[in-house]
Amino acid sequence: MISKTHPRYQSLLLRDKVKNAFKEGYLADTGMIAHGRGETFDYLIGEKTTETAKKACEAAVATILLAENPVLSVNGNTTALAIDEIIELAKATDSKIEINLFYRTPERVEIITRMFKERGWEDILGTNEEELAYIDNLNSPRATASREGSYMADVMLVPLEDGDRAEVLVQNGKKIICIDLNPLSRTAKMSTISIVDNVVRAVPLMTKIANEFKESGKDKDREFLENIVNNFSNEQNLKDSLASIKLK
Ligand code: PTJ
Repeated sequence: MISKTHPRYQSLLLRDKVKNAFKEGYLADTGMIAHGRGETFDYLIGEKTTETAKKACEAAVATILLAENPVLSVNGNTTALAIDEIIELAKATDSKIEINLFYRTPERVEIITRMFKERGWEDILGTNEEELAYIDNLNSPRATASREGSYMADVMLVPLEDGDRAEVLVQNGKKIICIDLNPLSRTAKMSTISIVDNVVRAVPLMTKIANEFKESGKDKDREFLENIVNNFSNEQNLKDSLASIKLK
């Protein structure tokens, strides 16, 4: 039991979620290493959403709302840290949710599927081995793609993953939005929009932005959304993210 008065309470809470997810069998063992790397970058940006990340979140939401077939991809870490938040974002943006695992095993797929269904999200994609398609030029289980989901998707959110897939998906003409605390990662460099923030903060912020757009009717205003997207430079945003890392 972690005491709420502990100065590192939030960080310890996330560690606990990751550890429990590993014990429950759906988080890859190396997912714990990935979490540690993320933690380091989070520490360096001050464990807060920067103004730079907010801009990227806005551009990401605008891009998703403009999409024909947006898909939110989830892996072990994202499920452990932000399953409820991902469901909320999918509802707010009319997106599909698809399981995509680098260390894919039937057991992990089954547990994650069950977790989504227990929360009322029945239509989780990427689970039926027989119906899966495979993305060319990707030699890992990350290549799996459901036909009605990521195979067809024009926009995809890929939180917290290794760089191989983002690069290939962008080459395939898709708009890729990543959430990655490391602004120097291959995923961040290859993606169309890179949100340099913790998945636990970025996903709810995206939902908030989407709901604000909806309340003001701007979610249907293509010109408004396109303006946000056109005024966003991922290259500049990544430079600003790097600058927000405090080394003293
Ligand atoms: O569940 P699987 O089988 O798909 O495997 C998932 C992992 C995470 C193990 C796999 O994708 C992997 O090895 O990823 P990498 O190459 O370690 O990259 C993960 C990236 O996410 C790193 O750049 C981390 O800095 C970043 N990261 C870690 N935790 C967070 C994060 N970014 C945002 N929020 C976090 N909480």
